[in-house]
Amino acid sequence: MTRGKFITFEGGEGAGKTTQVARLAERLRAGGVETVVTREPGGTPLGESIRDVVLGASPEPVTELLLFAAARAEHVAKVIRPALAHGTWVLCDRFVDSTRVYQGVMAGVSADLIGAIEMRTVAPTFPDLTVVLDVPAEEGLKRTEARGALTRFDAEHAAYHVELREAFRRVALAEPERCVMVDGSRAADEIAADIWRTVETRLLAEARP
Ligand code: T5A
Repeated sequence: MTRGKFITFEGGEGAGKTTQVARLAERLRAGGVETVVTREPGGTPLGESIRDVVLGASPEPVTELLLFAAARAEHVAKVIRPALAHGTWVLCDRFVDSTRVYQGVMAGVSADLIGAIEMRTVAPTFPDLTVVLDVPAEEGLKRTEARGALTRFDAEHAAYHVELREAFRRVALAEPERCVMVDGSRAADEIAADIWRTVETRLLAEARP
């Protein structure tokens, strides 16, 4: 059985990740590719419970890191790895780069600690492709405000969101073999077409017999 492909979507608040995950899943399924859509924090019953806790409280940065990591360990072991082994493609709304950016860059937890935890909870199941949606901070915030139900991360001050965007841009530039940065400020259809081209070139061509 050929292993499925693992694609993650990253970016700041309101970057359009959830919208683009749904678009790509629809297109892959229409082409006969079995596809699972999932998200972090979440993805398992325990992960969803942790999501409620971690988004509802304001824990210490290291507590937050460990909660996200606990949810991810369950998610990788019980959902992502089995699906990939079965040949199913997995599309995940946020993954390790969110931890590296939010808990690492923004909250100051050491990259060494984050890396050590990744080795225990994720390795060797890193994404084949990561789509980083790049949107000006004010545009992302406008979208989340229009949608309502702000999380405590959405509600951070404007400078926080500007720094967040820069941190995700650095992630994309640092690992060009895995990451592609996509201009998320355009119409959803245009963004979806761009992402589809990348998936075709980088993953589907290789997966064809
Ligand atoms: N977190 C997460 C960590 O700190 N560490 C971690 O390790 C992990 C995994 C998750 C929070 O947890 C933090 C980061 C997050 O703050 P969440 O509620 O899942 O919280 O937040 P987000 O993932 O940011 O989800 P959002 O819903 O805020 O943003 P999305 O998914 O990027 O955007 P989407 O697609 O829902 O779109 C938002 C709105 O914009 C519209 C949509 O219709 C929607 O109304 N929209 C567009 N409008 C115009 N043009 C486009 N191209 C549009 N695309 C979407």
